[in-house]
Amino acid sequence: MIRGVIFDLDGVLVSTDELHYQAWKHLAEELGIMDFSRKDNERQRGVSRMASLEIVLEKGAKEYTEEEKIALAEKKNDYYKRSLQALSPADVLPGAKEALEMLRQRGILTAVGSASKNAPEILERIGLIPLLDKISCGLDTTKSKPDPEVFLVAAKKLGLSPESCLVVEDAAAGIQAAKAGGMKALAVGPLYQQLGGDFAARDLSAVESWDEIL
Ligand code: B16
Ligand code: MG
Repeated sequence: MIRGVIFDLDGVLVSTDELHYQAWKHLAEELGIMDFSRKDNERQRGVSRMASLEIVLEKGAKEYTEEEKIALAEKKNDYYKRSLQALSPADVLPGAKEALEMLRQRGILTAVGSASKNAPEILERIGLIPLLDKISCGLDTTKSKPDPEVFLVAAKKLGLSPESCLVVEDAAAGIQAAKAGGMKALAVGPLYQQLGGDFAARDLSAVESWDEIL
């Protein structure tokens, strides 16, 4: 029986992928990498900031020291944070708020499990903090999905065993992380049919039977 649901953030509750893409593209062009594309950006979904930077840098020829890489990642984060200022509750993805409300009504705990260090600020801006019991994010973890760490931290914060938690994810690495952590997974988003989730739906408004999943 499911007693807690852990939601990935980007691509599940809100779509910040375009903002990430624009910020990385801005940085790439400053580095002389003019062909950083949306296709490259797809590989950055659910991946940590430093791992995302490597996906940008592999398109150029220059080598950077670890210190320089940290400065580049900070620069991208500044561009990204500037764009976050425009986020509002209107940016919550279809069905997300309703799903959180329904789970709370049923007495099921809710958490976010996100690679993003900006998760608390994003949740504040889109108005979902009151509907979440706990947040586990890039600030709590050292390992990236597909490592299950971010979801195990979420389950621990909820006081639940991994087996009693369901993860909702839009990225292959996230589904793998859920499974590696011993949790069931609901796949959503554009790739929902090919992510290997135990359950799948186009988005949170299209889940056929919560009764069956829970
Ligand atoms: P930040 P999620 C992920 O969020 C994004 O999908 C990914 O593109 C980003 O690199 C990562 O967060 C880290 O974000 O730079 O804000 O710490 O899908 O795990 O909610
Ligand atoms: Mg995601």
